[in-house]
Amino acid sequence: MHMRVLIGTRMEKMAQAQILFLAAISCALIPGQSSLIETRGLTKGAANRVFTFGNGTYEISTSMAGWVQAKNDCRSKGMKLLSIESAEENNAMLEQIVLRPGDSFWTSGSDLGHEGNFYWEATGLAVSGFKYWAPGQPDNAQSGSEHCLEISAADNHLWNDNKCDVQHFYICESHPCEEK
Ligand SMILES: [Ca+2]
Ligand SMILES: [Ca+2]
Repeated sequence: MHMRVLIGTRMEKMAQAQILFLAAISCALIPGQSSLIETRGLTKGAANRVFTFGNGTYEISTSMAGWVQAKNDCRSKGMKLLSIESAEENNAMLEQIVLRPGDSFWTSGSDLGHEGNFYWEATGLAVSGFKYWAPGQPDNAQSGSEHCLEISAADNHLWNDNKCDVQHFYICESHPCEEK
């Protein structure tokens, strides 16, 4: 696993290195088994910017971007823009982002290229099984120009399709155990 130097405080870098290290160890110790590694708040009472769930590592961006830039930024970190496959994974995201009630977040969900068929760009798989759409969403509003799946602050962090060029924070995800 390569470590990436992040923009941030030294303490934050150390915290992330520690989490990645623990994630790597847990891969070795309990292969194939999900392990919830305790993460410590970088600031008490604030959302963790880097945290783990199961065998995944998640990182909330420090700045906002449109969906395409968000996707590319995650890739440049060796990660992928978030995909949410289960209620448990969704809850792990909510645990952090409810502490940021004013912020919406991009996921890798999109129906670009095939209106109405949402898929996770991170995995190429359809958004099926677990779904967390806000009531009436996705509605492809704004003259049919909403093609990217946001975790919407306006909808208590339920999902909404919005225009992909809207600037949001975003969450990158990686699974170092599986990507070996
Ligand atoms: Ca996922
Ligand atoms: Ca919408």
